[in-house]
Amino acid sequence: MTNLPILYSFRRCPYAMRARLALQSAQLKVELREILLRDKAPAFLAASPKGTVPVLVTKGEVIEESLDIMLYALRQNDPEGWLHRENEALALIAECDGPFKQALDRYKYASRIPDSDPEAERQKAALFLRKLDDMLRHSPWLLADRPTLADMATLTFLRQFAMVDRLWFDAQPWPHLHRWLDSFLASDRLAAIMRKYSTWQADDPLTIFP
Ligand SMILES: N[C@@H](CCC(=O)N[C@@H](CS)C(=O)NCC(=O)O)C(=O)O
Repeated sequence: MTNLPILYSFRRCPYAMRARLALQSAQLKVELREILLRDKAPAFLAASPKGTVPVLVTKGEVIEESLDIMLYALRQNDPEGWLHRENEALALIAECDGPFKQALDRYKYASRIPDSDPEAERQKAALFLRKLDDMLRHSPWLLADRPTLADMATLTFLRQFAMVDRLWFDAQPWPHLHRWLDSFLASDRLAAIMRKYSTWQADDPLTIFP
């Protein structure tokens, strides 16, 4: 047992990734429990019956939304100033999590959706990407000359989008967006949150993150 908050996480989930990015930036230590989505640990479901990752269990509360976990961590400690222009960041994140993510899922998982039109969905997603490319024309990161919440809450979804069809993505006339994503993909920051952990079992020794 420890007094650390518990983070239920899944390595490749873009929501869990952004939560880990913020915990890492805030240097907020947690006990990490890697969850298998197709066989969720009973302790995880007992803490959060809705069963999505990430979930952060602190002494007083259970935080079940990735953005709330980011904000919880950064409000305790924000050494890199990620909360800079927070309201603008939240508006961009709402666009990312709403229309962009919906189009991304329908594009990526088209084969599972009857009568889907992946090309039309990709074009819907591209509206958001063109907007980001335009913002990135003027500065290296979305809202500053350094990464902030706006970047770190959206880049994990950009990564997911680009991976669906990398050749198509690379051929799009979005040079600023490509540069932005590439620098994230090559970052130590990303490598550090993508370390592999085996699936958590109740009697495992603790895994402390970051
Ligand atoms: N709005 C939630 C969404 C989290 C989410 O949908 N996570 C996915 C994995 S990427 C999940 O846990 N899905 C449940 C499942 O696959 O059973 C958040 O921001 O944390």
